[in-house]
Amino acid sequence: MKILVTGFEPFGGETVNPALEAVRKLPSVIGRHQIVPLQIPVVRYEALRIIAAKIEEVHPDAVISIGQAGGRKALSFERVGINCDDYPSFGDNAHNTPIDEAIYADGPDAYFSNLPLRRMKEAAEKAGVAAEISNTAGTYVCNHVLYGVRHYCTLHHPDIVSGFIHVPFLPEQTQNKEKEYPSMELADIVKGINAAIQVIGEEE
Ligand code: PCA
Repeated sequence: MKILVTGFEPFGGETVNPALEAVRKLPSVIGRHQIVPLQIPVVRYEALRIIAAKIEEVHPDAVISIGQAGGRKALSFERVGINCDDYPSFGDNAHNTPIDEAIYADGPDAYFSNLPLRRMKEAAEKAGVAAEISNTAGTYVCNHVLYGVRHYCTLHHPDIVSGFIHVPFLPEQTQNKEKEYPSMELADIVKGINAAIQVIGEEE
């Protein structure tokens, strides 16, 4: 399969985003899959426009988006994206601060990821990396991208599977913060994502 893997730029005062660092470190071939990496901005709709343009350019079979979830301690395979943008105080990188807004007014309430989440999580664990299935991707730009990519594919490319993986902070990001946060080494994040991607497209 050809798999488009997106990673977000840094946001929220951070100088790195472990998601983007991990995407940059993925090999161009994982198992039987060809990997196409793509950097995306932490800006509502703009991120979706860039992903849609890349889908039309490279015609992937799957789209996996990866984002940072500071505070989580495991790779989080997101189950669902909801039709809601809500980040009144913590704006995106273009200072958008929507409150309770639908992402698409005519869209369904939610989309489930149609990646094989359970097998991906187990594959990451088997590789020695902490992993979990998460039932909320929040209401910020990661949820926006999970929901928006499923919406786009449902309307235009129903054969494309897509979903989202949240990753913890890197150890260096947890220094000099007021609170204590869990973290994960970049090598482990890459190892877990790699193992999870391997099992996509295998027999259920
Ligand atoms: N994490 C944010 C958006 C970009 C990112 O890497 C989120 O969890 O919504």
